[in-house]
Amino acid sequence: MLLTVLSCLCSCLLLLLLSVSGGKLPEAEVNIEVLHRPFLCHRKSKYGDILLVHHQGYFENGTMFHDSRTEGDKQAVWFTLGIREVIKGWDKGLQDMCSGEKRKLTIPPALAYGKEGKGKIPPESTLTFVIEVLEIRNGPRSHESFQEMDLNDDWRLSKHEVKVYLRKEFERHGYAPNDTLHENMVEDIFAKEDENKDGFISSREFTYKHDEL
Ligand SMILES: [Ca+2]
Ligand SMILES: [Ca+2]
Repeated sequence: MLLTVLSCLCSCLLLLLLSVSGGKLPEAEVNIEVLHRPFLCHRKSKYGDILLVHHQGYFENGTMFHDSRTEGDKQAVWFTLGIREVIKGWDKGLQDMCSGEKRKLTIPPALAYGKEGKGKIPPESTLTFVIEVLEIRNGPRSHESFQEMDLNDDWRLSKHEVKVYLRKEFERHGYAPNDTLHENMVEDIFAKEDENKDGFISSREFTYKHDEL
């Protein structure tokens, strides 16, 4: 049980820390229509931010298949932008948004649920979403998170700094620190993130937006 929880926690942490690697996307674009943009915009959403959104989803024929305001717990949902927590079409189509902005995204199947479909979404469905961003917060990939992890302020993360961060995160979630586990996670993280293999994750490597995202 504990192992399951730990491995889940690990994968969650890894998901937070790592960008998702994978094959190249087919050429597919999201059509973005801005329905409302507030006059005041203090910051714009970017890769790694956490967004709070309400959304309605429609099939190509105009039938609504989901409305977060009326279905389930009727709450707006939080997700992290750019880490494939949501469909690729959202990751692509919800960048550079202001808090209070509303967009209509038309998303081809390749950037939504693809050939298989999912639940009530049939295979090969082009989907339209009307999405309103209610709030934008700094996510784990933010500049602020980097600064918090960079203990000696040299603008790069050493293995030690990442390990200290993992240990802190484990403790914050109520788990005992586990040096061996942390070291393995650090090795995994560096294998993927330290692109120039100099033994440090630079701020550019940390915030780098991969092509496929
Ligand atoms: Ca450092
Ligand atoms: Ca590096």
